[in-house]
Amino acid sequence: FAIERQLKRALDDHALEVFYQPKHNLITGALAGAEGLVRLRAEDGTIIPPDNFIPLAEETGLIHPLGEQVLDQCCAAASRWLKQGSPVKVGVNIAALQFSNSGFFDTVTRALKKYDLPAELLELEVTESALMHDFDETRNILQKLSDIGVSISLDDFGTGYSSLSYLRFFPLGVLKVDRSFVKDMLSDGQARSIVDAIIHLARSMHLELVAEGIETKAQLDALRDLGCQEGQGYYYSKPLPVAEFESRYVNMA
Ligand code: G
Ligand code: G
Ligand code: NA
Ligand code: MN
Repeated sequence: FAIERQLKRALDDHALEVFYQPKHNLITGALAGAEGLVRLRAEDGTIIPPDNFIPLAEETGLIHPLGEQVLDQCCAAASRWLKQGSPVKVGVNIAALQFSNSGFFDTVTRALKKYDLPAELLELEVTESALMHDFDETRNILQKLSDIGVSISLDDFGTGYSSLSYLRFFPLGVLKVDRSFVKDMLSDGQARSIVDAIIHLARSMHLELVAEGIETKAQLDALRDLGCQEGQGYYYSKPLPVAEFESRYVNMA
C-alpha cells in the first residue's frame, strides 16, 4: 500500500524519475544511444527500483499514466540533447498492457510532436511476452509506428517462450541479447554458442544487435570477437540520473 500511495503521488506530481543507461559502439566505444529506466523516489529520498512497482502499476492500471510520463520525459530529453548538438536515440520500455490501450499510437505521435523529436531518435523496447498479448492488434500498432520511423527492439531476447516466427511477424529493427547469456558466455560454451547464433541471426536478418549486461572487459572482448557491434552494461556505466548522463555524454557546446 505504501508503494501504491507513493506511486500515485509521483504520478499526480509528475515526479517520476528516469535514469539513462548509455549504449555504446563496442568497436569505437562511442555513444550509440541510451535506455530510459524509470525510478520512483520514496518519501525518505531512497530510490525504489521498477521491479518493486511496475507489477503493481500493471495490476492497478497505473501503467498507462506511468508509461505516458516516461515516454514524455524520454522524448523531452532526446529533443533537448538534439538541440544541444547530440542526437542520442533513446529506448523506452513498453509494458504489454500499453498496447491494449487503443490510443497508444496517438500517445507516441503526440509525444514526438510535442518535443519536435524525429521518430528516428525513438526506440520502443518490448519483450516477447508483450508481443504475445494481442498478436494482431500489437502488430498493427507496431507496424504503424515502424512506418513513421520509430524503431522497435525485442528486449531480453532468447529468454521468452516465443518462437522465431515472431521475427518475421513483427516489424523489428533491433534484438537485445538478454544479459543472462552475456553473464555466462565466458564460463559456459552453450551460452556462448547462443550469443554467437543470435549475432548471426541478427546480421542475416538485417537487425541491429545490442548486448545487455556487459560487466567486464573480458565479456566486451568476447562479444566483439563474435561480431557484436553494440552493447550496454555496468562495464560502461550503470543507469544514471539525467543530469549526470548529460554531463558525461551530451555535448554542451
Ligand atoms: O532499471 P532496472 O534494471 O532495475 O529495471 C528493472 C526492470 O524494469 C527491467 O525489466 C526494465 O525493463 C523495467 N523497466 C524499467 N523502466 C521501465 C519503464 O519505464 N516501463 C516499463 N514498462 N518497464 C520498465
Ligand atoms: O529488462 P531490461 O533489459 O529493460 O532491464 C534493464 C535492467 O538491467 C535495468 O534494471 C538495469 O539497471 C539492469 N542492468 C543494466 N546493466 C546491467 C549490468 O551490466 N548488469 C546487471 N546485472 N544489470 C544491468
Ligand atoms: Na529494456
Ligand atoms: Mn533487457
